[in-house]
Amino acid sequence: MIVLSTWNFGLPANKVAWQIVANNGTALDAVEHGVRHAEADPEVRSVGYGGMPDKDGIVTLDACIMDHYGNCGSVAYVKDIKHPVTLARRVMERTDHIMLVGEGASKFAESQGIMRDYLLTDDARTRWKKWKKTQDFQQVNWENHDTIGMIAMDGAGLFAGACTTSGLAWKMHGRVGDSPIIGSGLFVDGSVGAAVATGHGESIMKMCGSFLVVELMRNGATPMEACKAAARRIASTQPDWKKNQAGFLAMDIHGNVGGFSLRNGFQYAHSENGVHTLIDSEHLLPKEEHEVQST
Ligand code: SD4
Repeated sequence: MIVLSTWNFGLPANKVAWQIVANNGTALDAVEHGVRHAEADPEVRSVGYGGMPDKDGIVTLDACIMDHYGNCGSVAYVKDIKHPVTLARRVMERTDHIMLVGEGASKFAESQGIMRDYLLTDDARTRWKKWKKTQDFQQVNWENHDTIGMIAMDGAGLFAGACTTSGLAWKMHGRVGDSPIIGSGLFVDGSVGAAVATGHGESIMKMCGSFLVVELMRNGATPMEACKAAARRIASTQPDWKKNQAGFLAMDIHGNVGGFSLRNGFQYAHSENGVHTLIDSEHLLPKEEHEVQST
């Protein structure tokens, strides 16, 4: 049994997920409930309730979930649902579709007995108002976008993954990033392993990041080699890559794990044998080359 998730808030989320797999629960339940922990925490300002709004002051959430067998569900541009990952799971399990967006997703939530919520916290509103004064687009940088992506292997050897975010702070209204896009923010293939991505969504979407990582593992790469190769792919194809952050996290069916990012600062939580560790990811850009950016 292994649980991996992105960033430092992955640690408490992993602990929730670990309780589930350690008690013979499924990887699918583990990833859903693990990332729900981050969605519910208003201190996590880049996921779920408490997430930063777009430039119009509106919080819009994106999430997806995928199981061992390639079943998946996704929601995007959701304005009033506190746990988009659970809604994504309902889309997977209770509709013939994979992705619902906006009002349609919220109406489906209502039909499922999921209540609408108001997502903009006082703290997020205050930060947005402060940002509005300067509208400093420099602020849309690698420090204010942190998605939780989680992948898990349960006691039966089954994989699942989930990914949920409020996306880039101060994004254009209507913008959707990589996180709810199957193959970009998340990909699971139970015969190979699983991968999640975090960071600048546009950079990740251009190269179908998580799908690429899984395909590289299918062709023999270790999770670490695959994540590194995905970061290198961004660097070799996107001239502005040094301005952006993107991180990949992967696990294969042998229980090997790996994480790698474009630049310094990406961390991931690793849980195995009941031990939970926060790991500083290796990165492509040498520290001395990091540009100073405003936050
Ligand atoms: C997005 N990838 O919307 C998300 C944000 C993020 O770490 O991951 N942040 O672009």
